[in-house]
Parts: sequence; structure tokens; C-alpha cells
Amino acid sequence: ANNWEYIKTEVAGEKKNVAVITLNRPKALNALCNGLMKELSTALQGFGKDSSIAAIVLTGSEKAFAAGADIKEMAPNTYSQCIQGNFLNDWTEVARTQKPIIAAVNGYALGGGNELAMMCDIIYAGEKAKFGQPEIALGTIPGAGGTQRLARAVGKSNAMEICLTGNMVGAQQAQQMGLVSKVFPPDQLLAEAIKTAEKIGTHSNLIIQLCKEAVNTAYETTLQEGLKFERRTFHATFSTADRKEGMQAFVEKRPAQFKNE
Ligand code: CO8
Repeated sequence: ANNWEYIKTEVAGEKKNVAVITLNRPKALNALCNGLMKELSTALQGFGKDSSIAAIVLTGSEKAFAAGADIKEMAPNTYSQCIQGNFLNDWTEVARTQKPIIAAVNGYALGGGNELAMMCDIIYAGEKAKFGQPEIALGTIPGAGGTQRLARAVGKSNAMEICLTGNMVGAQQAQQMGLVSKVFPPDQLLAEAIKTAEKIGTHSNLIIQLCKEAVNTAYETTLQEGLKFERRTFHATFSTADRKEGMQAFVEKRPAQFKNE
């Protein structure tokens, strides 16, 4: 129904509760121009508010998830324009989304493309996927999490090597490092990501949201504060109808009927 220029959106899964957003700028290997990022933010906000959607899958093409920020668009920027235009501020919508997002990465995930994947909650890769932060070769550094989220995902030595050399790492290596949780043949990747999103979608959307928030808190605070947040959030689930139903259903040996309340 939408007239997107740079993305495609559809609803998938047996229960039609999985949103699939496909980056669709094939001529530029899905380079992340302003227009694309604006459309992506708008689509995410829409699916975020749509109560029939439980989880979101973000993907690209077989050749490229995204080859980075649009270098041609970015090249003329000056320091003062970056500051005054708050360059990259629009990029955070992915990380702000409350629903789970799975990145299904085939082909290149470079620079801003890898950073975009890392803003998602789970990364699945096709066997030929290639991850990297090549900014260093352009005389700049990562600007949307490539030095920060990557270091937390793969540790200092791996992150340093990736950011300082600009070398790409393949899917298997990315999985060994912990950047990627599963690797699939390229033609099965999207279906597998949707399957996982559907599995997530069998649970209570309300509790899913709390759980995502709790895991994300592990990246934001000390262990003691994080444990406290987790404990209180766990306690809070006892005020929900879905927690009552989940436990009742277990006791009665039947599937739970969650109402997201
Ligand atoms: N920006 C703009 N155009 C691009 C980009 C890009 N990042 N990547 C590819 N393209 C374009 C090419 O210019 C080419 O267009 P044209 O046909 O008009 O010349 C087309 O896509 C196809 O690309 P290639 O011909 O180069 O395809 P190859 O298969 O030969 O090579 C590569 C594929 C290796 C992926 C190669 O295209 C490449 O190295 N791309 C650039 C990768 C890169 O440096 N990415 C990092 C960008 S910097 C960045 O992301 C900074 C992030 C800052 C914060 C993030 C927020 C945005």
C-alpha cells in the first residue's frame, strides 16, 4: 500500500504477525542515503504501533545487506554541517524500536550497514555474508556504533582488527566471534529469520517487550543495577494477565492463549 522508493515492506508468517522490511536500492548496493533511512524509520514506527505485528525482520539483497552510508552523498559534508545538521541522528530509530528485530544479512554489511545490523536484536547471516568497518580507508571512523557495539559484540582484539584494518570477515568467522548467532545457505536465510520471528511471536508481545528491554539493559549499566532492573521487571510480569495465563496453561497442560495484557 505504501509507495516506498528505497525499501519494500510486507507481512509474513502463518499468523501474519511478522513484518519484513527489505532494503531496496540495488544500484547502490543498498547504500544508506538519507531518503532510505527516513523510509526505514517511518516503516519501523508504523510496524511498532501495529498491534498485529510481533517481530520485524530486516534484510537486503543477496549481494548486499547494505554497503554502508552513501559515500557520494556524505562526501561534501563539512564539520559544521555534521554538527549543525546532527548527522546520523536519524539512524537511531532501529535501536529505539521496542519490538524484536532480526537482521537477515546476505552479502555485504559494511560500515553503516554493519552498524545497522548491530542495532538489530539478532543477526542471522547467509554463508556468503561479509561484515566490515571500512571507514578507516575513507579517512574517517565508524559513526553509528562500529567502534562501540562491535567491541561489545566481539571483544577488543577482534573489534580493533576490524576497525583498524578495514578488512572484511566472513559469516563463519563472524559467528565464531559472536557477532552473528546463526549461519544459513543464502536462499534459506530469510525463511529462517521469519521462522524465528514467528516463534518469538507465539509468546506474549507485552512480555517480549519487557524481555528485550531487560537484555538491552545489560549493555547500559553495571551488573548489580542490571540484576536489580531484571528482578523488578520479573516481579512486574506478575501484574499481567499473560503471566497468569502462561503459568495456568502449563499447569493445565494446554497451550497458552496470550492477550498481550
Ligand atoms: N555509498 C555510495 N555508493 C555505493 C556504496 C556506498 N557506500 N557502496 C557501493 N556503492 C555503489 C558504487 O559506487 C557503484 O555505483 P556505480 O555503479 O554508480 O559506480 C555500485 O554501488 C556498485 O558498487 P561496486 O561497483 O563498487 O560493486 P563491487 O561489487 O565492485 O564492490 C563493494 C562492492 C566492495 C561493497 C564496494 O562497493 C565498496 O567498497 N563499497 C563501499 C564500502 C564502504 O566503504 N562502506 C563504508 C561507507 S562509510 C560509512 O558507512 C560510514 C558510516 C558512518 C556512520 C553510519 C551512518 C550512515
